[in-house]
Amino acid sequence: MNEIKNASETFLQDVINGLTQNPKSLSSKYFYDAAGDKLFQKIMGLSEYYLTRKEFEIFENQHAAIFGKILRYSQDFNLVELGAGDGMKTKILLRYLRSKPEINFTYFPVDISGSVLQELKDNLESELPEIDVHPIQNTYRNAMKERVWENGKPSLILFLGSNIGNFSLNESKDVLLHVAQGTQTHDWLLLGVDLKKDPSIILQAYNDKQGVTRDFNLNLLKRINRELDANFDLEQFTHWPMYDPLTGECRSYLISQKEQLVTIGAANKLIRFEAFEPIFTEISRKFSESEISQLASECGFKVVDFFTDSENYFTDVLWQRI
Ligand code: AVI
Repeated sequence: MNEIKNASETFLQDVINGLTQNPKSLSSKYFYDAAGDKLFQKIMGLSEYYLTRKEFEIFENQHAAIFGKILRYSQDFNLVELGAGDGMKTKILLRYLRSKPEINFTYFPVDISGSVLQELKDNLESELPEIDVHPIQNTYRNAMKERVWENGKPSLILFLGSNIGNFSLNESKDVLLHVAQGTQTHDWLLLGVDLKKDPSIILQAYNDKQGVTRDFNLNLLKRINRELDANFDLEQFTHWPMYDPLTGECRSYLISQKEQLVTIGAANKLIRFEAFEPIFTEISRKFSESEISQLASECGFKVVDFFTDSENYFTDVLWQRI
């Protein structure tokens, strides 16, 4: 009960802080309620949203090459996944590892959502029952600080799906520094990163024709209405994604279509919007290979190999802790 109360108090606090700042902002971490999870599943199946498809392709075609590098060092390790979600892509890797009797590993999926972890555990128990699964409900940074898996064995950390792109550059460095601090020399990180490419391809991925990404963005206001007793009129806000090829930032906004007042009942607060005032809601950063190499060396890793799809849209880059 206390946990629920604290989570909703933090949500309220973050919403009020974000909407009383100039420019206004809301954190994309609040996209993922039950409706947001469903919309994100739908996004992953969209033709415009190439990221999931490309990472699948990399894992299907190159899992043996990826693990070849790692298994040469050790066949007994901890497999830790930050932001495991439904684990769909990871299952390709898990199936491969299970098919090799000489490999001994325990899977530690880390996610902030207890229900997502339970679903993943149930699913793996029925589909891959031989795998030893230890779910960890925590934030990435706290999980890397606590390292409940620590047992002297080497670790391979999976941080897939371009989740690193949803942080500002400073925050992403901070998360990767936590990974560095929570690993030993020679440990591994497999990082899924969306690459810089033709800007129109990137923009379409965040502005699909069916409007699923629009609904995903607007769902944040729906959630605030429901959980914080607010009265956002969803018809009066539009989804506005934009991509800057210089920084690699795809940023999403919600634009107020008119001057309006919105009540956040849970805080007894009125928020004033000017006509066409934006709320910044999400960053999805894209990187070049040289930026990824620079990030690796700034965070205490060396790049071992880039595994990319046939069109060079996406990479799973293998780093090793130095
Ligand atoms: C979860 N994350 C990597 C997605 C992305 O591409 O930034 C979230 C997303 N936002 C809009 N579409 C998908």
